Amino acid sequence: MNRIRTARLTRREFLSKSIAGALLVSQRPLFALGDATQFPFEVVPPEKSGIRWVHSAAHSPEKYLPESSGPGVAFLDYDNDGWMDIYLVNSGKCDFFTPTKPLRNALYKNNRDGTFTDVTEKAGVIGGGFGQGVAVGDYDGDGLPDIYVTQYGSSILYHNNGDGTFTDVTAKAGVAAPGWASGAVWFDYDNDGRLDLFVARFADFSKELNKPCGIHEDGLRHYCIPKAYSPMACWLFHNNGDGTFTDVSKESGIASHLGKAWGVVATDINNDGLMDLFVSNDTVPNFLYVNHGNGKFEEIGEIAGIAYSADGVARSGMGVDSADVDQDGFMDLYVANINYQDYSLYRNNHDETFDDAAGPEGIASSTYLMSGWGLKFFDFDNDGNLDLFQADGHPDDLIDQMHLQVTYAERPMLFQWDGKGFRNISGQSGPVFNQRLAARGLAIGDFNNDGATDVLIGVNDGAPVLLRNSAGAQNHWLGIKLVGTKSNRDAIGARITYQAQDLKRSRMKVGGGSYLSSHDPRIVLGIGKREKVDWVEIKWPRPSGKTERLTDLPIDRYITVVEGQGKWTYARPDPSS
Ligand SMILES: [Ca+2]
Ligand SMILES: [Ca+2]
Ligand SMILES: [Ca+2]
Ligand SMILES: [Ca+2]
Repeated sequence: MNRIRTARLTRREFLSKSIAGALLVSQRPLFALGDATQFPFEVVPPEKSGIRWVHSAAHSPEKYLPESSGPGVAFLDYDNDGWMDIYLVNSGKCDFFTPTKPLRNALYKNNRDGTFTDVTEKAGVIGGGFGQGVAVGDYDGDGLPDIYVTQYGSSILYHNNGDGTFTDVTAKAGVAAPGWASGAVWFDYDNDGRLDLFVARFADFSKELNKPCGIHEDGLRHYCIPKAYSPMACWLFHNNGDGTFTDVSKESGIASHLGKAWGVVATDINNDGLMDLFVSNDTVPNFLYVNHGNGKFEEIGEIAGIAYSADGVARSGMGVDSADVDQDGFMDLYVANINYQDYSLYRNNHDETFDDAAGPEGIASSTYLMSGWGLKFFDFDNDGNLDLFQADGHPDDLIDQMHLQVTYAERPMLFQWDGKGFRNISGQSGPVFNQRLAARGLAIGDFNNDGATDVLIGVNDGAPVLLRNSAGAQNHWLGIKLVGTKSNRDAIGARITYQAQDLKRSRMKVGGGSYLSSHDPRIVLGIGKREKVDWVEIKWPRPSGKTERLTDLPIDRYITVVEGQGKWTYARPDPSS
């Protein structure tokens, strides 16, 4: 969050630096072309969705940094009825903040008709500290998704009881992670079939450590850039299989590296069947933890070429994701940074190194002025190619008064893969992409089960924004829920390959990705106008590592595939009924 540099940049400097910015501006008149119904995403307003909850950032004159970083959001099916429910994280009481009115997180049950009902109190998932993010995973393999809420202070693990209620099991589980927890991800690093938990940690911070970082040219106190605070180590918790976890941060090598971590995605960068971690850091180099399979991770970010910008400068890494965007069989990486830093699309060179392809791919020129948080690769139009949706917003709520071009609230962006690179199609994609938001978390999920993946955006000190996708259902698709039996129940790390006539594609089910947020666990395979999926192959994660091939598949439906059964069934309960 390089606000001082931002603030000091003059208009002349800006103009000389920003050919890219000019291009961006020149695209803007393309907005509002065409008929509203043909746009791919449409806002579902609170009066339609019933989602009335609003995030409170607790913005104060003292400018405590955690006020600027939340909130995360999640799609999850907490009651297993086949319909995605929603979880939203709020601020709350901590050493620097005492709410004047009660604040709580929110769990919204999907009513299957486009509306949601607030069931938070009954479910017992109100939170209770200064919340940041959420990571959903079925850590005990009982078929019910559990919720981990990261907080500034101390985090919470809610175990899903299966009757609409949850129990706070943080103390028994041993995953409180005291400090400033930001992103978190469930993944099985040791391939024992149980989901372990990585928790990213931001800087060393407390009310006492809050620094006055000087008054800016506008005479006001702004949020400090994170350079003012000391880096800290992230946490790794090993799942013991009995409801408890062991803190293995030190022996795994995770804690040997100090950072200021925001985003995390669990992926496999070298195809060895061991899940690696890509972690974004703010003002210090990003991490790439390669999993060596003996319980140890090696941090190779610098050698891999993902730690710094092209000029060797540590940037402000925030949102991250991983996918095989160019379908060469190796997982690529993405990180969003702050304005003037460009975002990076790191294409995998197949040798544990990456090249930043953001420039040629059109990403860098579109993101030069932006600050990016929640983002996700997914195939929004179900043509078989992964696209990219990202939510943006500058962390400094006073930036508008000091800056000609950079604003606090920013437009979300949509990039479409055209076979060679990402094309910014935000300008042609409707009013959603002209709406400025102080966006932070972003989750993807198909809340109305039409096969078109929808988007939920968390807004700092505002109402969440639910976007319905109307593009995906215009093509054919097959949705798959994977259920691991030997491998981890959520099948994190599974690879799905599918063929539909001339179209062959491969997807990995990564752990996490985006920023402070958690996604619909189902994978939607787009096939464009083709009317048949010839086969789907699933390579399950270890310990089984088995490959199963399925044929005679339906289209435009969700199916369930249970590891080891060699067959598929219609998703039950049938979400389309
Ligand atoms: Ca549900
Ligand atoms: Ca569970
Ligand atoms: Ca494990
Ligand atoms: Ca949908």
